[in-house]
Amino acid sequence: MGMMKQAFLPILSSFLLFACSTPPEPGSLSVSDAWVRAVPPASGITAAYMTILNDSEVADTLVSVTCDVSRVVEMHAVEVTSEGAMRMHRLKSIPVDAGGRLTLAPGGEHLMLIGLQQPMQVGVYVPLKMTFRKSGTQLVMARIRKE
Ligand SMILES: [Cu+2]
Repeated sequence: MGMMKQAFLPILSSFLLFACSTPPEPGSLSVSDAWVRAVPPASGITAAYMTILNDSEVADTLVSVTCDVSRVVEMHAVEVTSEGAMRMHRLKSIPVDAGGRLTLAPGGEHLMLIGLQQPMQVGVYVPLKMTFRKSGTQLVMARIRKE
């Protein structure tokens, strides 16, 4: 027992030292307030919103999103047509500026979950696999809510 403890401690402390002295990874992003709009089961389609914060000095780009509970996830923007109607169009990617904040919100850029495989019940979390060009893939848990 005593020997194991002695062998373990130096490893732990060198790990902590490493963890504390490592600067933020280039292109590292944090996602907050992720949510998915609750829709009737027959709808088959909904949208996801969130805030993506880029604390680094490197610009990054959201290049793809996948989700286990929908057939496809598309990145969309909203535009106002010359007739004053709101229309969505698909984006190939969405940039996240260095030191910037990208807000995906109703009426603006958002994620479209198309071909829902299960009902979107309030309070349930939807896992979204978000892939950024530089900082890689991260799993975001988006809570289903009404608005
Ligand atoms: Cu859309």
